[in-house]
Amino acid sequence: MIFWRRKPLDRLIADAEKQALHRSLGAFQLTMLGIGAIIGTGIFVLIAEAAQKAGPGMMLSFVIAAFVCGVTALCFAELASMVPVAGSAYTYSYAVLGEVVAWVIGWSLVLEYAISGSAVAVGWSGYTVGLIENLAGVDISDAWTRAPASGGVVNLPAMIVSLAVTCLLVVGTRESARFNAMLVIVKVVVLSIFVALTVPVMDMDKFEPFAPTGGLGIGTAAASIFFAYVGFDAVSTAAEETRDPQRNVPIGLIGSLLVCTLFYLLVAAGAIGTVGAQPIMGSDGSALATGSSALTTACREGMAFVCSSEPLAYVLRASRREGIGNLLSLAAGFALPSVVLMMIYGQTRIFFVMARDGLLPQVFAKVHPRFRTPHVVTWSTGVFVAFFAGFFPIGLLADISNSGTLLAFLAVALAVMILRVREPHRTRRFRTPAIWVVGPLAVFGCAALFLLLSWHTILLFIGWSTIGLIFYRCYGFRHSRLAKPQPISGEVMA
Ligand code: ALA
Repeated sequence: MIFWRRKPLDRLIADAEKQALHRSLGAFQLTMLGIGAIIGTGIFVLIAEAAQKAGPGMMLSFVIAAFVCGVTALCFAELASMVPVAGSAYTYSYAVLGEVVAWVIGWSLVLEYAISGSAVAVGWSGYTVGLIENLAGVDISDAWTRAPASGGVVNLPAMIVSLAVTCLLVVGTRESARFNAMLVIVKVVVLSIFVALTVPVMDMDKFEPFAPTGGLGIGTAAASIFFAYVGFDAVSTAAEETRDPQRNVPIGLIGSLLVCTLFYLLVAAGAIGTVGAQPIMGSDGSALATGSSALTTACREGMAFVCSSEPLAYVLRASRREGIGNLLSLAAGFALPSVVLMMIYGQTRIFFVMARDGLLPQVFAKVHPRFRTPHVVTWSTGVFVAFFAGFFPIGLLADISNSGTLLAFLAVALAVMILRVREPHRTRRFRTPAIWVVGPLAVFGCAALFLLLSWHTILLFIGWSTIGLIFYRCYGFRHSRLAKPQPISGEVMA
């Protein structure tokens, strides 16, 4: 069964041990790392889409998505503490589920990283354009700031920020830990200010009706708002650099998810209680689909929370706090490009590992002679990210990204359970607690959220996977390093 050839786990672990990292992170640093990676476009922008899908009931959607992420995170942490090497879900799948599954997962991770980079770039564009319009008192044409499905021609600012970030990555600019920590503080401070200004003056009548689109609306909003939690895997993958991982990794994971969930719920409550978050209904009494031309047209007739591309700033401006609204936009303008950078960076490293495994052309593993960065793969990724940022609406991008992420997470949860059976005595620096409860919950939760995505997202996902499998059959299957005789002490992974 050549399709199921696996990369030996021992070889992966031996490689990882060779590059053992200094164990310096404690529970607090891990929690901060997680919060920094998690907070982004989801809460700053997609909250409006969630409101269009579920109304005030989106608060439950946030809780459901957080629960699925929590159980998946615990599975992730076990594998990350065993196999702490680049490539995350792709690498684990290669060792446990075989090459063809690994390929599908690696291909899906393009959606998790590259497409979410596009989504965050679109989110940045919304806040930045809104800020410029507000400060300069001008009205920038939608034609150049929105995707065709959102009533424009092309989202130029989103393309520009994607390409600018790509340039930075090619010349090798890395965010320093201090810069990252500063951005975490900026995000937490602006969200805290938002909560402090809105929660105390909430009008409880605005929470009625709480679930205008019913349980299904809450479920579909959970599948979309899942995006707001993506990034917690950064904590799992830092397991190797953590002191006492058995204690600190779960604290970091669950801690950062809890802190973010609390923030998200407070921010959502503040927004709902201040301006209301009822969906715009069509003539048939159901909520208009997000990203549809009907919703774009309805939004042109009158601004509402669910229509805004900078919803948190909208809430503040609508409650006569223009200055603070602008400050929030400015903070989003600073913080979001770093999320785009993380996403493009993550994508290039996965492509890089796949190229080294022979599943992608070697040109992807080429390193720039002067900058010492993988420039071919970085530019290819950057152009891909910019294209999707320019021509697709944020809701669709986030949903497509979620489809790939959910599949990868599901594979990770399966891999943990399979390894527990196949290799029960292998050393695990972190063991998922109650694996036979947590594992199935993670698989079921990821599958349920995947199925709650819109049918066109699922179709796009199937199309993307089919293209991937054809490419694998024509290229990766033949060029895989596992298809060639293995060097005695040669490393599959350096
Ligand atoms: N969770 C990240 C965000 O919301 C991806 O931007």
